[in-house]
Amino acid sequence: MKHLRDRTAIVTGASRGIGAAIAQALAQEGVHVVLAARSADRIEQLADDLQRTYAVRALAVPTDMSDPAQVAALVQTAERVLGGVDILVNNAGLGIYGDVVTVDLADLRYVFDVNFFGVVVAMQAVVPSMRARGGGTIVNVSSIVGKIPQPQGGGYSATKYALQAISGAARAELKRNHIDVVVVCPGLTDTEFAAHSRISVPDAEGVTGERTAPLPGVPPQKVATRTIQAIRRGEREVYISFLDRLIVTAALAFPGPLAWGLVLMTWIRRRRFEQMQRGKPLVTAQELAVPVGWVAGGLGAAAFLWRWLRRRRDRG
Ligand code: NJP
Repeated sequence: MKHLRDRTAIVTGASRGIGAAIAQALAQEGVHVVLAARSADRIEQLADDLQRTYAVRALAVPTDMSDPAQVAALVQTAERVLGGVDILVNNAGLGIYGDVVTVDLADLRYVFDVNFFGVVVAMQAVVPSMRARGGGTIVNVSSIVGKIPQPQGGGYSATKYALQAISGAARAELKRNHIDVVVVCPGLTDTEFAAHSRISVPDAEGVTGERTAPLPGVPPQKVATRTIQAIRRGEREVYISFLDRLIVTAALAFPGPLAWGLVLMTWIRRRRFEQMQRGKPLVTAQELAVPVGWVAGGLGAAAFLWRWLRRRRDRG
């Protein structure tokens, strides 16, 4: 879709983070936008700002993406008010923290309802309108963990693997209708994502979110800029940074080291969680003593050997 001006778009999860950044980037290109999320006040405020700043039509439609009836109503409203939909950005989503064997199934189903079924319902609702207009673009925001399983986030990862699969199939099926399906795979991004993730761990009622991201991520605006570029070019799959692409490519090429890397990641994530839950340190002094002892002993032995070899050489 080369020309974006005066096109129409729905952006889900537009109340903050990546969705808000994509909505703004689209409006900046002259696209009329429908903003969906549960936080009515936030999307109404953003719609006002976008209308005023970019002279586009912007409409806030409070929507819970876990409810198929609300998703269908969102698409109907967008079509009625804007006359049709050219671009659908399925961005709304949330994470879930918990081991596979103890994760609460109701929690897991809810995350699937938002991250996966909400997307499928939105695609089904919007495609007739796109067909009638001669084409369109569907953007599904997935993740690099839709390519590599995430320990203690297996449920979240599964929703993104599923999204990846359904997007690939839809891309092939919708080709003849000139509808592009773009999958965006962000890595760590600076948003409130971690704070809003669901915690599904027995006896951890007090802990409501894996509050902070483990490392700083890229700004959501970077994801938005790359997404706009991908819509224009009709790309299939988009990574945001070279490092994300490298991690995924290396992980898929070397499954053995990946498996060990995931074991290490499991340990680190579990420890971070315990740290948040009970104020336990990431590593205790006792646990550090053994590896530090081995390293110190090894260095001492190497120094001794080095000096002994040098003395022998000097003598001989
Ligand atoms: O997260 P956050 P991001 N119905 O929490 C909405 C993926 N991703 O921007 O309803 C409707 O700031 C929520 O709105 P509200 C991630 O999987 C991220 O980072 O008002 N909307 C808010 O607008 C997700 O698909 C990272 O609470 C619902 C938005 O979703 C996408 O990027 C890494 C909803 C979430 O904003 C955007 O996430 C990665 C519902 N039931 C993939 N539930 C990352 N940040 O590091 C939530 O690989 N929303």
